[in-house]
Amino acid sequence: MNADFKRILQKVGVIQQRFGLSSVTPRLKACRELLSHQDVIQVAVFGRYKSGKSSFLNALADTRVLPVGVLPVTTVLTWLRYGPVESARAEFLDGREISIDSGEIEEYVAEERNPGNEKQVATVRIQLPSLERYKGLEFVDTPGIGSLFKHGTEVSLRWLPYAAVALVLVSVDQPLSEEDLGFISQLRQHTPRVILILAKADRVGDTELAEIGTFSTTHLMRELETEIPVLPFCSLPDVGDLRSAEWRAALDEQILRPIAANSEHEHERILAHKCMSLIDECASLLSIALTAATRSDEERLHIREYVFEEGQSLPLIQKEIGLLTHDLTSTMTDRLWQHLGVFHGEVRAKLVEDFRRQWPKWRGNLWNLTRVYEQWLRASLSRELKELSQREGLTLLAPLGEAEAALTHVVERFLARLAERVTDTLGVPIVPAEHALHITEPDSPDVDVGAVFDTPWDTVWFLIPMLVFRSLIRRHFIKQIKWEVEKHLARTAAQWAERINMAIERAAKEEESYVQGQISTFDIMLSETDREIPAIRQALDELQSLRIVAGQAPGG
Ligand SMILES: Nc1nc2c(ncn2[C@@H]2O[C@H](COP(=O)(O)OP(=O)(O)O)[C@@H](O)[C@H]2O)c(=O)[nH]1
Ligand SMILES: [Mg+2]
Repeated sequence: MNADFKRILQKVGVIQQRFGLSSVTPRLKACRELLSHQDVIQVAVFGRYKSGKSSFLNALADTRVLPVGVLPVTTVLTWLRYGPVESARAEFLDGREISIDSGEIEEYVAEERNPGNEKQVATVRIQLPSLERYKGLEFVDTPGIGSLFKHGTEVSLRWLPYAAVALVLVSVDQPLSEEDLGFISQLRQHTPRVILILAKADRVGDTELAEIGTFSTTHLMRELETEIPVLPFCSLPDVGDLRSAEWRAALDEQILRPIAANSEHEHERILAHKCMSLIDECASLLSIALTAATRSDEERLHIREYVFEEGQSLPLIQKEIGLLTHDLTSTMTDRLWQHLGVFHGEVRAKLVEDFRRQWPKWRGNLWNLTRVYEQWLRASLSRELKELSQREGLTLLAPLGEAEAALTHVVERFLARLAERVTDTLGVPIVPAEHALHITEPDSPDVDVGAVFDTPWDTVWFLIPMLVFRSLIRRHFIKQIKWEVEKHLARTAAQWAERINMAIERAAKEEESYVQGQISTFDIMLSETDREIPAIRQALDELQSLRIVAGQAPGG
């Protein structure tokens, strides 16, 4: 079957080139990628930071190679699969690859060791003999909700359509939240199978576990109107929970092993389906060309004028996209501030509490105290804001989802109008082009706390006797915390807004060029003359026979 798919894609590629069908490029590319990812089925593991993802994968692989309890680098995905010998590789954003020791993995995937991804790592790939029972599956440890669909170059949401399964981990001590639900509903658009894992199930007794299970199932059912399997799991062998083995067996038997055993079939099913729609799109475009080619030059001119007349032209849709982008981006800072500002009290209280603990240990004159305080404040604020960004990432990124939907809507409406006009004039029905806009999520901003004091007031008080003024200074420091928290929260909101707006603007450009490709493909099709008729007929025949080949695959 593989050779067949290869041949189909190669022949469609030739037809695409020959007739300038640039609008089918995304579909063709998706099929090619799918074909090259043939050998494995991907299982993505999602969940908040500290929900137990890395521990879970370590448990499945009976290993400790993934660092646990570390803040992950948001942009690095870690892949695990079976291999006859243990090995690990780091791939960098510039395409470089190096072999690494499995003990070194933390150096690449943990934020503490690779802050802000200064090492420019794209992914880490690990092969383990202990994953033999899941041969045919490739697991991916994601950096946690908020940065779920990660950034940048190679790896992005785009690989998700190849993930056969998404496992979402929710710790039993953190009930399923609105955000989790929102996330799961998003996921379902990309992967046919989503499973909820109640992680750290050892932390509750049977009764409570059953309650949490029912709560989650009903909630998911109500929100998503489909049944999502919910399975408990314990990843720590040393807690000695006797139920662990049972949970593990259930996950294996109900979910993982059936998919591993069927990986080839699953793949062919998806591939056949995608090839069929690719062929149909090409055939639809060539039918337009064929019909147009049978008309006289004069008629063709009229048809093109009608299809591309004012209102259906590129400048119009460009303007529409521009206005929409402006609407979406202009209020972003306010919107994010409204969300982040709520945490002002929480962050402040945490810092004040920590300050009260630290203060008695600080000694020296005012100048010294101020330096220690500054250092402490900078470190604490960075830590808290970073954690807040991680925790609230999903909500902060919600505007991206909205922008994606709005842009897609505008573009689809425009293309539908265009297609309608073609059908009007030529009587040829049109297969809609595959179109999925995925906005790439930005990384969390660096929360680098700059100058803590706006005025160097400590220099004025330099010689003041500490004995008298210590409590006064203490009070002043506490007041300062409040102000600094607010200032830096606002800054974080602004930084997020800037990044999100940039992502939206990039997506708008992408949409524009997509529309341009569609318009020019229609334009080429509507310009074909009768000299081309034999070639078009031949290509259509060929597509017809390729369709039969693809149709013989399991899902076709
Ligand atoms: N009791 C218990 N603790 C767990 C379990 N799985 C993970 N943990 C703890 O949860 C914390 C976060 O785990 P980690 O795997 O790093 O989470 P990640 O951030 O989602 O990758 C660690 O301290 C783990 O020891 C579990 O099944 N039971
Ligand atoms: Mg982890």
